[in-house]
Amino acid sequence: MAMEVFMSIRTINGVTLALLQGNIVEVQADAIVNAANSGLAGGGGVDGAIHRAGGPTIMEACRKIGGCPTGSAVATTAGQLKAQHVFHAVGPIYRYESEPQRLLASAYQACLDLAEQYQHQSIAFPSLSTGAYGYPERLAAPIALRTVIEHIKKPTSLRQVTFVLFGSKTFNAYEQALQQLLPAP
Ligand code: AR6
Repeated sequence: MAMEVFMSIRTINGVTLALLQGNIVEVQADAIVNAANSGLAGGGGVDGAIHRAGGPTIMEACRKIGGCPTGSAVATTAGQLKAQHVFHAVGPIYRYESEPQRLLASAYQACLDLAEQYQHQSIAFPSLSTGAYGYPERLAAPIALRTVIEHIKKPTSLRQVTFVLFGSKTFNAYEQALQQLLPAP
């Protein structure tokens, strides 16, 4: 039986922006983004899945780095994952921050900047902050997408940016936001 794949695609300035429903550890990209905490201490959700699938070298690298401020990101090895790096991005805890929008955009931007630094051609993002950190998906999705779209309108090493969204509810929130930002022809 063929597996159903839920996907939405746009092309901006020659760069493919894709929304995919799935598990981020199963995706191949030059950089896979982790939804980390500021202690880089590991946890559940995306973080748990990435450390489980990638193996212990990722946590060893995180311990050496020691931490990462909210709204920023750091790069480590991707261990056994099909990627060159994991970018550990720290999104805002929605209820604790007075400027969650700015910090969420900044966490995505920090990953895009790392991708340029390493001249990566592809990057896979989860939906930062919308799980344990409680950011409402319908508010987070347009911020995430707008940050990426504005970035890839400018000269970039990236050829493909994929949002890997866990479950149909998250996928639908991003698809709706994308439809509003860039209506499908
Ligand atoms: N692939 C893609 N998306 C996933 C996966 C997966 N394997 N697993 C969960 N999601 P969260 P946050 C979705 O909680 O809100 C951790 O404990 C999930 O359904 O992973 O930024 C860290 O250590 C949701 O839509 O990240 C931090 O302490 C989205 O990914 C804290 O949670 C983000 O959920 C970070 O919280």
